[in-house]
Amino acid sequence: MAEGTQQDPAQTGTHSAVRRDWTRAEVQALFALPFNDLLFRAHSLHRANFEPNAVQLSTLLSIKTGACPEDCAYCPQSARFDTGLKAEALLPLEEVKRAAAEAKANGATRFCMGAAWRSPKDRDLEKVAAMVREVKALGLESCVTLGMLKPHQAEQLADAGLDYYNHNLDTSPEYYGEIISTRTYEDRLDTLENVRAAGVKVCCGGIVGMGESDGDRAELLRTLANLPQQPESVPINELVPVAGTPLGETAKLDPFEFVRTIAVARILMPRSYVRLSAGRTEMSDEMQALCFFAGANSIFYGERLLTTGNPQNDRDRALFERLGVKPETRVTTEVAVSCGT
Ligand code: SAM
Ligand code: DTB
Ligand code: SF4
Repeated sequence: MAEGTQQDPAQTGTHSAVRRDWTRAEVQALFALPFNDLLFRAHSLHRANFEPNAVQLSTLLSIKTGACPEDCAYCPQSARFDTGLKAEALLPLEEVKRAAAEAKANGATRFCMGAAWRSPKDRDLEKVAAMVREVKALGLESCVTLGMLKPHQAEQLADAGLDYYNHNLDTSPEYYGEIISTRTYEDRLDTLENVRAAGVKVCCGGIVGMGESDGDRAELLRTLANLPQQPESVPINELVPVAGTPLGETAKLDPFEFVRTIAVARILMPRSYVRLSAGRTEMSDEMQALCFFAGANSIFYGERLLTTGNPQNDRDRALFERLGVKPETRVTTEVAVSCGT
């Protein structure tokens, strides 16, 4: 830039209005930008909306493992695939409390509980509501992912003080049928609507590296960004290929394509937390650093995801130290995502 020239926010992309009318061509054009241009634009927006050196930490716990009736092709917990996973019934409350307290002691601000259900039964939901209350009592944000929810179930969780409900779109509407046949994209959108209507914040993202095309990644992000209200939290998972699942042998995605996905998510959803989610164990520190630069500002912290591994805490702490990144200490419950266009 010439000396003395003012940076025009419209050129640098630092204006932070939230748009929900993204077209297919616009999103594909972002993906097609030269890498440096894309990262510059995403990072500028990231800085305009967030503290650029802070990363929010969420810890996961599988509260009910395996034996799931659904056929999600990526998932080690489906009863249809032989992955050698040991199924476990819903955990006792005390065990959940202990894990949440440990997560807090390790520096997490959010505790996320996942259950391998197609949808919860009302009697199970009461037990999960009790878990949410205990997590809240520890001063942690709460998140659960339990499958499809009916309106009264979402309200029951809201009454228990639930902060976030995680329910992913997983992929583009076009590729979805290649991955799951036991529930529709529309079912997922209905659950998101029920969660919103109950006043619970939405955590919704997807998985990349499942053999989808560039266009599918663009359409996943476009669908997320054009929802009636953008999700407050957007997990971007890289497929963890698990032997025995139909996607167990899937070839790895080009790491730069993964970073591009994070960058485009940041541009499309400038005020949402973008979580660098599953797949970090296999990522280099350099790749994770690029993801943070591109706009990722949340991770799953703790040595397990649900059933697969995650980086050891000391590896993450060392990475943060080397990058001058600080874990976010503030509980972010009050962050509002504007839905104006
Ligand atoms: N059963 C509930 C459901 O599917 O809505 C909640 C738990 S499910 C395991 C939560 C999410 O984990 C899925 O939507 C998917 O995005 C992610 N996931 C599952 N297996 C994965 C894998 N092998 N690699 C990456 N992400 C995965
Ligand atoms: C999300 O988007 N990723 C997390 C969380 N939400 C529930 C789950 C990742 C699961 C990875 C495979 C496993 O550990 O079972
Ligand atoms: Fe079941 Fe959820 Fe796994 Fe699908 S992703 S098989 S619904 S646990």
